[in-house]
Amino acid sequence: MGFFLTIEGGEGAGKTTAMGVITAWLASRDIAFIQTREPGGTPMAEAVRETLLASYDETVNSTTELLLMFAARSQNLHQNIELAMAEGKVVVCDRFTDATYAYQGGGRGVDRGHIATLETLVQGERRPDLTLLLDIDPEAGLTRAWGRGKALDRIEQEDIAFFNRVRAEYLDRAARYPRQYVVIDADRSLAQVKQHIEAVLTQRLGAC
Ligand code: T5A
Repeated sequence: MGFFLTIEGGEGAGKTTAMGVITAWLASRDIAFIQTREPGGTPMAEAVRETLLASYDETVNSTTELLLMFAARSQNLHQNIELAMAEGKVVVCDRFTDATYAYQGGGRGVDRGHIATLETLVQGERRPDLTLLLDIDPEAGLTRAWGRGKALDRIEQEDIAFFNRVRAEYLDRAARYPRQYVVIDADRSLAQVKQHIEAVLTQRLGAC
């Protein structure tokens, strides 16, 4: 039936690093998987990602941003995720709809009911089987992200209050959906974070 695992968290929480830990764990056990990311994951969805993260000389309307997130998601879902799930693979996705609730809902204040409507339209019944939420204080995460020396994208340029709302929304969802979410304290050493992620994988996928 496949297994849908998503990685969530604020900026610089260590999602890319966690993806490496997860895919190495799966490969070492010969478990078939695909890895993907959102927004993105297919050529067309990656083009939407570029559009979303670029900066403009105009205000980006929050509904425009919301619709583009789901446009990219629809493409990735139908081109990658559903096919891999049908083949019985593990799908590891760097961000999914929980990011929309956190960033567009929590961060921008978009009506959660509108997000839920689009979620059903685009995904039907599909929801993550497991979400690893890498939780870190936004200031610490942003310091890490800045440390990579890359230019900040449009969303990374938001103020700290925005990222505090994003974090609060993630933690609220984790509390409301305890069967989906595992919260990982990401403000620890890489070795400790890796150990926690591997323990969760052993518990949830060890029988694969
Ligand atoms: N978005 C996305 C929405 O608004 N709505 C949506 O629906 C979706 C899907 C792009 C943006 O899109 C938004 C959210 C985002 O703003 P992204 O590229 O996935 O999404 O998000 P970013 O947060 O920008 O990803 P980053 O690459 O910046 O952060 P990561 O992947 O969380 O962090 P990572 O692994 O690159 O680590 C950052 C640095 O910290 C170090 C790493 O080596 C790296 O240098 N690090 C640690 N250092 C010390 N201790 C640890 N435990 C460490 N873990 C990592």
